[in-house]
Amino acid sequence: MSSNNVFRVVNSTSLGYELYDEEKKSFLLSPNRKKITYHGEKILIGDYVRLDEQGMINEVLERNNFLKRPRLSNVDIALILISCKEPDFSSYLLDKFIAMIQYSQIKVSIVVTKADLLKKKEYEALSLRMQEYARIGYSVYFVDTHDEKKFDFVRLLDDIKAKSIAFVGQTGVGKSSLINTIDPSFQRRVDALYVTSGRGRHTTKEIVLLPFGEGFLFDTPGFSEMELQDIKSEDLRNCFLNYSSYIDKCYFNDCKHQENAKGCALVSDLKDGVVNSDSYKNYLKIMEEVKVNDLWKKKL
Ligand SMILES: Nc1nc2c(ncn2[C@@H]2O[C@H](COP(=O)(O)OP(=O)(O)OP(=O)(O)O)[C@@H](O)[C@H]2O)c(=O)[nH]1
Ligand SMILES: [Mg+2]
Ligand SMILES: [Zn+2]
Repeated sequence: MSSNNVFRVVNSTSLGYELYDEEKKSFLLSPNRKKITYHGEKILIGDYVRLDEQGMINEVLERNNFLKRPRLSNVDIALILISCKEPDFSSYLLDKFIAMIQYSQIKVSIVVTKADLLKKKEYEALSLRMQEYARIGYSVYFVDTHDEKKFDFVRLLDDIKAKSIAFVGQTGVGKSSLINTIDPSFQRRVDALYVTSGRGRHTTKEIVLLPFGEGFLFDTPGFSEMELQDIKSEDLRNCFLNYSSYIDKCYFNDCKHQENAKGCALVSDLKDGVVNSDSYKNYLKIMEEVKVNDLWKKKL
């Protein structure tokens, strides 16, 4: 047993929670007979727990952070995977994922997968677009998930060492493929994108936490559609790219950076080309979507 009796929840099975002992680097199964919760919520993959004498979980330790979708906790970096092709690259989808993760105050990095499918010109154009993300502070990596020698794989591997990394993204972008190339012994199931009614098939069906060196990797099921259910219109500026940095620059400190907002520094930076126009279009589109959540709040 680990000396401080603390284990990490790495999987949830019909027999109970699978736990990992970081000192011994070994796994154990804890039957789940007690109803242990964390502030009324169920245990999450990623939680740290203590066991009683019978080996049952009797305490969930304080969480550093957690995500509602995918449901997991204690993440150092969420890697958002977005493919160049199959499915096609979409900055709108990427910005929406970024908003979702930043809402939970988790650090985001961006992995652009399937770079091998791009022609040289296409690669150059997408690189240029991605430099916009790098300029405002995100780490961006292009990868061919099947080849650790190509593109930015080595830099990525270096940056995720000894941390808890969540692989998040649409179904079929290559989350499990990337994890397998990082360490082939994980043998995560990978499947060709199979499109029926435009939704795709989810190859990874549950969240698992994989011990990797001194850190961990979360493999997660992909999204087929995504709604930002908790974010209200007033929250969006704090979840979207670097838009929160305008808080002191706009005339009104609750400025939502709408097109006609009085004295909006962001809109003026947009005209000067300092703010990317494509990202701003995404912002307005997502803003329209999350307004539904404002109404919902009023009804309660
Ligand atoms: N050409 C190319 N194909 C890739 C790359 N990454 C993944 N694929 C292929 O894309 C398909 C889906 O890969 P997965 O790793 O299963 O995707 P996933 O994100 O784990 O999908 P879900 O588990 O459904 O969320 C497989 O056929 C992979 O071989 C890549 O970098 N280049
Ligand atoms: Mg998968
Ligand atoms: Zn503004």
